[in-house]
Amino acid sequence: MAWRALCAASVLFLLALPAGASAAGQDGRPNVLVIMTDDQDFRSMPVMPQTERLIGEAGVTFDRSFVNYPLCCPSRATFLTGQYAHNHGVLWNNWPWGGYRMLDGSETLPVWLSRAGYRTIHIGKYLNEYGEEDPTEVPRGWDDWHGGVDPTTYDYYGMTINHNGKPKTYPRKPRNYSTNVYTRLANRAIGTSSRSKKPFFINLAPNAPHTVAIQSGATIEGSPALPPPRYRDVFADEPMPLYPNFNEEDISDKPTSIASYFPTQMTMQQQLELQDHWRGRMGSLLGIDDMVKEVVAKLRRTGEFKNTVIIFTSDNGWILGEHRLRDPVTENGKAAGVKYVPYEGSSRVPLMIEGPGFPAGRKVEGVTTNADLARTILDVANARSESPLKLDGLSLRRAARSPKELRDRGVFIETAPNPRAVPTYISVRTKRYRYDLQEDGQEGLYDLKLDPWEMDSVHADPRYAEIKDILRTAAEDLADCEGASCRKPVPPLPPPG
Ligand SMILES: [Ca+2]
Ligand SMILES: [Ca+2]
Repeated sequence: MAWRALCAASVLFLLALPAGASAAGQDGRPNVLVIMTDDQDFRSMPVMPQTERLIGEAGVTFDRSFVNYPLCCPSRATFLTGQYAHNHGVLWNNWPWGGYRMLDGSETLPVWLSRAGYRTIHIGKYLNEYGEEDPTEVPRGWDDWHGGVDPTTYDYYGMTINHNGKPKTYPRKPRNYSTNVYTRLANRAIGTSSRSKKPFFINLAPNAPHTVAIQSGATIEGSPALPPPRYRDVFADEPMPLYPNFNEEDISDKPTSIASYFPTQMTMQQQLELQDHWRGRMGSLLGIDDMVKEVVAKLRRTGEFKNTVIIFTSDNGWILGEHRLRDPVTENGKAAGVKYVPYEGSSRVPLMIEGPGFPAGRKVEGVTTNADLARTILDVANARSESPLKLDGLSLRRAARSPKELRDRGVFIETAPNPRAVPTYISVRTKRYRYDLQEDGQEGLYDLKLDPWEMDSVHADPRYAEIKDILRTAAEDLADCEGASCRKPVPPLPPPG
């Protein structure tokens, strides 16, 4: 049935090509456009109805999508390598724990796609600390480079962008709001690429809805995100939705580090500060929603839309007061973070893929990871053989057509020692459960079917003892997995006793 639907879709695609339009990649391979927002939590998608319609409803929604390391730089390094962080070695945002210089740029997704004959274009944020040593540097693999120079990447106005070796600082004017600039660059790149014989890969990485962090090595979050001028007031008086786990009253089920950082519930003042963040974030996402609409329109005008795979996702989530977690700052000055932690608001991200091979209207409930993206894109480009690395993820194009491939899957979430001295942990996430093991041996186990808000860890509940043992072994196995061993199914779990 799915096979027949797919064939019908391809016939439609052939008929629908405008006469004389250059089907991108005259060799027939699809273009790939990745739109990766910064710090967008999965619960924010309802403010982006155009994106939901144009990519989600027109394609596949991967409902349980997680990032391997919920922090910008390790997450983006996973996107570029298809590897979990313990394999690519970028373990924090900044040198010497991680950062741009920590990634071996010689074997990455753009390098492989370039070898396969793709035209590769980057627009926006790359890896943290990019450009701080040499703002004219163009990383390997990119034919057309428009990289945000750190630390200005986190500015909504006045950012510096390196255009193929020539840094330009944008005057602080309404039309130069960062998402507007990135939209213009993306539309120009689509226009130029459509005149090329090669298929294209565009990595479009706006800074929204990230905070305005003026210092890339900052240990605390910055001020609230800025909406585009046209949407400045949309959320100005809107109250922030309070999730059931907001300001969690009883955190005795959580690791003691959380109670040591946040011994009391938030004050009203602290809640209002979070609300300012929420308003800025939602307003900035309205700008992203327009960006999606505009690049889709440009793809249509150039005749490229039908042969382009569009991936919409984020590099990590952002906690807005769930479980009392927030930034800044803790009593001891070591923020526990709004990301980095394993909770859903941090590790779970939106993921939608539209285009050839991704059946419209499908919702996939099995778990996926950002380590899947590189392998998926290579699969779409028919370029698997171009990567000498062992890829840890699987192809979501296959999973979209046969979701059973994800049935017994556990994806891995991990962290590493860092300058904030937040406890490290490993986690495994299955469709129903997440098991967390912190470096000091403290555990968490959430039955997300019964407890979707992670209110009550059941790690000490004897009814879950067998499930916990299986998941603990799975997490420990994943901690040093590579390639195929990262895709090993989790053994069948018994029902809670
Ligand atoms: Ca991020
Ligand atoms: Ca609780």
